[in-house]
Amino acid sequence: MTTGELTGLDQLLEIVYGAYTGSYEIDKLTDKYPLSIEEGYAIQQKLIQRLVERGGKIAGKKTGLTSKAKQQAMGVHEACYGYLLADTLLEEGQPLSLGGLIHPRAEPELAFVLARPLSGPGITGAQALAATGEIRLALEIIDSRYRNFNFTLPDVVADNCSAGKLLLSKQGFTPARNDLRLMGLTLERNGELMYTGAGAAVLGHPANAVAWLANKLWEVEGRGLEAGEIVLAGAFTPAVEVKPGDTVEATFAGVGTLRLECAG
Ligand code: OOG
Ligand code: MG
Repeated sequence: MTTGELTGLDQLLEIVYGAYTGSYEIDKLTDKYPLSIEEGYAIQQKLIQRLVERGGKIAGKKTGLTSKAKQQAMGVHEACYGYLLADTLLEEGQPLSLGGLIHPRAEPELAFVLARPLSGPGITGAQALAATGEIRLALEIIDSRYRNFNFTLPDVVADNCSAGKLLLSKQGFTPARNDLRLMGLTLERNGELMYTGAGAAVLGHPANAVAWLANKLWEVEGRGLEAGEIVLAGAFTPAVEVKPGDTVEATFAGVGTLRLECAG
């Protein structure tokens, strides 16, 4: 990579960092600068490094766009990953303050907590499941820094895959207890059914998203996932917009309901 290109990526980092930390909308980067997926990840890595330098702690990683429903909704044809920061995690029962979010949307997911390290290449879903200690129910609150959630894959990668906040269930369940592929799901907002889904929507089985991440992380960063990391496997359904006063409930068949209350 030439010095000229590096300067270019650093300028784009400044644009994304400003919007990410200042919670304001920007036009997608690729409107003006052609970017590859690799360059998107290079910007993301610099963004995360900055967030860590200012005190951020990494709690795990997220995958995104792992379902056809989400890919079609966002006009993208491949999955992506990003980083989960500890100060974005919410505990069950803790209301979500929407202040500081641009245009938040909630989506139902499973979060895998790794009991053992998992390093690509060539990791399968079965291996990912075997490395998992427990699974928590999750509602991810995504918040793209791009105007109208309008982006291409390199843009969304640079923006840490639209990471916003993450609500996790207190209780976890063990992977063996359920067939995650056939786990049905309903997503309700203020008592109205918005979407239905099943685990198979996520790359055929949610554990495949964890395997995809292990392999992609190896390819992009040359490293593996660590024991104790939370890995968010990606939404079963499209996301729903949330406003102050809204309640979102995700019910996962055989496991339970996770409820998100949105404060002002
Ligand atoms: C990108 C993030 C997608 C998921 O679970 O599919 C994502 C977006 O839709 O803005 O987190
Ligand atoms: Mg998500």
